[in-house]
Amino acid sequence: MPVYSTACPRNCYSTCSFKVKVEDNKIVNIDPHPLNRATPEGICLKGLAYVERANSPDRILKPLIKNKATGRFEEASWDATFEILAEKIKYFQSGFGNHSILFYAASGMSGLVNGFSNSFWKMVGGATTMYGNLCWPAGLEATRITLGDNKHNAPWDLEHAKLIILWGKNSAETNIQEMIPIEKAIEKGATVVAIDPRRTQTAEKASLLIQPKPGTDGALALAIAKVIIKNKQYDQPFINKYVYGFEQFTESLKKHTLSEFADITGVSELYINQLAGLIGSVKPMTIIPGYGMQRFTNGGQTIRCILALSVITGNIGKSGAGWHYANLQSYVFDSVKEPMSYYPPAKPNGIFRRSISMAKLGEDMLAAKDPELKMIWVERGNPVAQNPDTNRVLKAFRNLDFRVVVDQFMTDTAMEADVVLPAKNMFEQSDIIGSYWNPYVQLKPKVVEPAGEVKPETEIYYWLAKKMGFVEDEILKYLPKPNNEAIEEFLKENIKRFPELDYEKLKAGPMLAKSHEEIAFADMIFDTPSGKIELYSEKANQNWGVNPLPAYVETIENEHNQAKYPLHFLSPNTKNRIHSQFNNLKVIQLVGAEPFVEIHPEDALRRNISDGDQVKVFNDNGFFILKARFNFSIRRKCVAISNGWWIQQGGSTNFLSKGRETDMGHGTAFHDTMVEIIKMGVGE
Ligand SMILES: Nc1nc2c(c(=O)[nH]1)N[C@H]1C(S)=C(S)[C@@H](COP(=O)(O)OP(=O)(O)OC[C@H]3O[C@@H](n4cnc5c(=O)[nH]c(N)nc54)[C@H](O)[C@@H]3O)O[C@H]1N2
Ligand SMILES: Nc1nc2c(c(=O)[nH]1)N[C@H]1C(S)=C(S)[C@@H](COP(=O)(O)OP(=O)(O)OC[C@H]3O[C@@H](n4cnc5c(=O)[nH]c(N)nc54)[C@H](O)[C@@H]3O)O[C@H]1N2
Ligand SMILES: [Mo]
Repeated sequence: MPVYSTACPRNCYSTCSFKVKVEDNKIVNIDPHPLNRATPEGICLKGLAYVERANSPDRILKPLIKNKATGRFEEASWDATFEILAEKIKYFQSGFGNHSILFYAASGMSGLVNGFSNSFWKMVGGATTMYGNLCWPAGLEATRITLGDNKHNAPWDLEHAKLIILWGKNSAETNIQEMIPIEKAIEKGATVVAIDPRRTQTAEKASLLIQPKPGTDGALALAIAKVIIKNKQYDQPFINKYVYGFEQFTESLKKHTLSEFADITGVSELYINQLAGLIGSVKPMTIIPGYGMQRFTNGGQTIRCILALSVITGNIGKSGAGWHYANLQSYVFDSVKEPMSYYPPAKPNGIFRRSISMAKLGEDMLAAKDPELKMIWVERGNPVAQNPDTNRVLKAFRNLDFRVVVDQFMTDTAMEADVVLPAKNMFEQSDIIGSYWNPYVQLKPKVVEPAGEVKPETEIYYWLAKKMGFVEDEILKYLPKPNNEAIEEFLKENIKRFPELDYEKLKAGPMLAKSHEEIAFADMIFDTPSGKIELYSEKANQNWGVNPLPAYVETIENEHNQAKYPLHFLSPNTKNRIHSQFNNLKVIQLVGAEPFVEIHPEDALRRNISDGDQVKVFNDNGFFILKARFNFSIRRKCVAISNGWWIQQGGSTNFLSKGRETDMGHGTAFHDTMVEIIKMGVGE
């Protein structure tokens, strides 16, 4: 039975290497791959579920066209489907202009080959595209502004830390292999602190859990900094040499007293002092900030405030120390890809002349003028479930003349389509991927023939271009030939640009890029305007209009200004799904088939809600009806539903979230949302 090395291309920190066994063109087994030092064991249930996912009877295997009369999807031949797609694209192009078509792609599959989708839209003369991101850009920008780059120590170096602060990061669910070095560090005597309004599986490993009010972590960090500076526990020699703006930062901390900070954050002075005592004295310290915490309207500034703690204590550029936000050291192929969106958004490049905001998808789609949007092409994403403000996204979709969705399953977005095209999976086309956590470049080879009539996107675009009348020579300037050999040639050519990488060796397992630094910033070179770590940043102010110093800013929605909706709504990620993926599989449903909202019994009983009651979670944007589940350890006035549920499975968390951008990086402020809950049957 052939066994291949491959890597998981999901949008997940871990990006595990694994070995896949194939029999009769079927995926029959998945095993861990010991050559990846960061993911040598512990493939998650989702990874193991690929056996079901690849062979699922629910997979879309042929093009589907919605019958307008019945509303049902009917199978169609590729040829007839290409005919319709070519005709529609040409019709909208000539009648309304290329920019009446929106090309939307998101995070469903990572890899270099994705760049060809952008090439296709370039070849046909452009389209409206997306800018910003649903996920992490506020923190990326905050880190870049401060340190000059997004990189961190190798994941395994974490075992040398003596203090680990899991600040809004739920590694035990969202990055399970990170628990390996964390456990090793604990065995060696390290202290672990978790800071999260929920008591997560990660918090169970910590010796201290701090539960701030959501969106106030910036204030908590500043409070800690204030105590550290008062107690002279900062690293003066490090600051003198490497830090820009310490004096102004210190001065700015006078704005609030400790008791005011305690009030803002809901964390008592006792705990602020305890945290400051630890962070000020235990070295080396690593802070691991999560991405959830920066999905607020103050997210970028929050991340700058927290990062300031690593900076003033000199915990940068050393083993066991550091700031583990994102490690983009394996993203060496990025420059090869056709960029998906311009950044910042206001820089049209002649062909792609308009882009709209990820965070404001529904609003921007509806507002687009000259030309209005007529058609959307969605691939690798499920925006109806995953972008904020679902009601408006649905309205915007329904307002279009024509919708195409490329996916493996009938997601909520696919259900809205006129044409659904069957998408390949990770085993059906070769590609090369990086990771934003582990430092390896990985090859993901084609190991089976595509199921049914599935075609990878590159081939869909090739044949569509032919149908649109492009000649072969022209097409090949933008797209590879429609077979996997052409993809492999393309990958081999690109790999040659990096002499330390080798195609044959990549077939056997992951490889480190030459530029990889085991200890990030050990050279103390910071690519910032001052060449130092910038606490004070003109750039932050110029580019984003924020305070040049890390500062606490209230979220737009909070406990003080939302009398009608007094509960913070958290919609974090969860262990057995990647966002809206995997929850349609039987093996995943065995461990959780229906959505529930976690609520503190005190908040529940005040509303006459008992454990297990059917409740309605709502605000002015929308609602979600589901079961209440008591949680004695969630912070009061906070409720949580994991994101990723499909409307078809009962609802989407994003009926409740607003379409707002974060303060930096054009991220999405999902968590800046307040709600109320009532028991169903009593005045709902
Ligand atoms: N199993 C699994 N793994 C995943 C994913 C997945 O869907 N499933 N998704 C991947 C992707 S794309 C991402 S972006 C990452 C995200 O993974 P993480 O970085 O861990 O982020 P979240 O799960 O969004 O939030 C983490 C924690 O932040 C807490 N939190 C929310 N608001 C606040 C706040 O204001 N302050 C503090 N201190 N904490 C807060 C939440 O309660 C939650 O426990 O995970 C990746 N890994
Ligand atoms: N309320 C709330 N909403 C959130 C978040 C939150 O914290 N709260 N988190 C946000 C975050 S961090 C993220 S990253 C986003 C994720 O949102 P999305 O980027 O939309 O990701 P997924 O939900 O994983 O959906 C990806 C889709 O791609 C499909 N797919 C997989 N492989 C391929 C392929 O090769 N080709 C094609 N064409 N399709 C493929 C999958 O079947 C799936 O339907 O969600 C965001 N939404
Ligand atoms: Mo994400």
